[in-house]
Amino acid sequence: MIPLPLGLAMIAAAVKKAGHLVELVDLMDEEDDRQTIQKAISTFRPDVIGISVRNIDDQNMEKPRFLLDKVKRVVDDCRRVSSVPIVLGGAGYSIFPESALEYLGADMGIQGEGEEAFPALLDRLQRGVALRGLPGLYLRGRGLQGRRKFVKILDEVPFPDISFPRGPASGEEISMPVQTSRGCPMNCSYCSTPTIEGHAFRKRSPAAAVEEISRHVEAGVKTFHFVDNVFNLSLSHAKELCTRLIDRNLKISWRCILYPGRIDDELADLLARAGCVEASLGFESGCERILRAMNKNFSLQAVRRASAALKRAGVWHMGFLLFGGPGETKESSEQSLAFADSLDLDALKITIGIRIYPFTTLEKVAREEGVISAGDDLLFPRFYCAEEVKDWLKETVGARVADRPSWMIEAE
Ligand code: B12
Repeated sequence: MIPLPLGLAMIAAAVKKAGHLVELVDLMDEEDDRQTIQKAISTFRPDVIGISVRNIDDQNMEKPRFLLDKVKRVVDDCRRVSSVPIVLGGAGYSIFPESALEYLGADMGIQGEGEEAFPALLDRLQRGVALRGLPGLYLRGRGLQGRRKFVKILDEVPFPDISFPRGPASGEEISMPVQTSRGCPMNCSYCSTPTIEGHAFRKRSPAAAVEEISRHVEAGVKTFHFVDNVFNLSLSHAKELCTRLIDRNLKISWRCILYPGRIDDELADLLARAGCVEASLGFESGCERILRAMNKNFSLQAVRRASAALKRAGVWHMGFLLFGGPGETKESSEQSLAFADSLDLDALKITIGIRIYPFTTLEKVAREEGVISAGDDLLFPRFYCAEEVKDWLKETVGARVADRPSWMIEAE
């Protein structure tokens, strides 16, 4: 799936609002990055270059792909033709603000949301004043300059630059990303989202989100992807959003990621009527003990109810299992497979081995158990997979998937 650069489009809108000129370059769809970069820089002559780093790797334990070497080449290509400051940002970057900056050789980076921080940085650079104290700013070799701040009122963030993202030149149908909330108060043992977006849950007003969508619809977009970590962290917010979409009758279809603990029949029905054609249901395990070890706040019964409600409403939904975390045994794995089998899922995606992210409980456990060494900053992907099931999982899960056409192993 091609994720359009929503973050960059939001930064662009904020930078424009602050009175600067901005030129956006999407390297996802480019064959010759160097030429594209050279052309963009020589025509636009920027004072600052910002680069959005979405992915560090593909989280695949079996054959991990480290993705920063291409970004390093992009940084080098910018350097070759320009001496202005190069600033990094983006979800992947935000998990590793110091080590990614060091590895990529850019000048500075902003951890987390950039709509306030990036224009504030531009302002100081323009005035030639010291950068010390700037919230969320990292300077290469000099660390964090000021405590991170989070946007409190999301409706004050301008809509993304609507002319961008545009999607692949091939014209193939893509899903337009839309964000309706930020932050996650949960503490799932392995998850990097609080590091990226913070713990404080903040919502856009459903009216504003629907207005943004309707502008895309006017421009011809019909398919959307809600990119909130979970669409229904606030059940009432999710319901209001769906109701407004139904009232506007925009004739769109969309995908979202659902939290299994907060799905009732009414939400399932609203999702279907509002155009939700695909939902990801990330329950991750079918064993209560493992759910608790992952610090999940829902029960297997809730997952069962959620899947049944989605089925009844006709929302195609895919379950997720994440195998190999601390405490995983053959027995818990078998329970998970049997549980998945017993649900009304339309598809199941299985991941074996968990990518270890900084500042997580999983990192702590992995360090205590000596899975990762003291000096390892985790930028190069490291995985946790309980010894007891390491080899067994691949075989057992592989055999199970072979019999079930709607099941797949991640990144196979
Ligand atoms: C939704 C989502 C998806 C959707 C995308 C749907 C779509 N149409 O876009 C789907 C399910 C398809 C997906 C797929 C994958 N994803 Co994903 N995804 C996310 C998620 C939850 C949100 C991303 C998002 O759109 N956020 C909203 C936008 C507005 O935020 P943003 O881009 O981060 O931008 C903000 C800031 O970062 C910053 N910023 C951004 N750019 C810049 C630039 C500058 C200069 C500055 C200053 C600031 C700045 O300001 C922006 C506005 O506030 C994140 C987790 C998270 N919470 O971020 C994972 C995440 C990005 N995904 C991740 C991964 C690994 C993947 C996959 C590789 C998984 C896989 N094995 O297939 C694929 C890769 C797809 C691809 N080709 O790139 C990882 C990346 C970490 C890593 N290890 O690399 C994340 C962080 C989740 C995690 N595990 O921690 N993903």
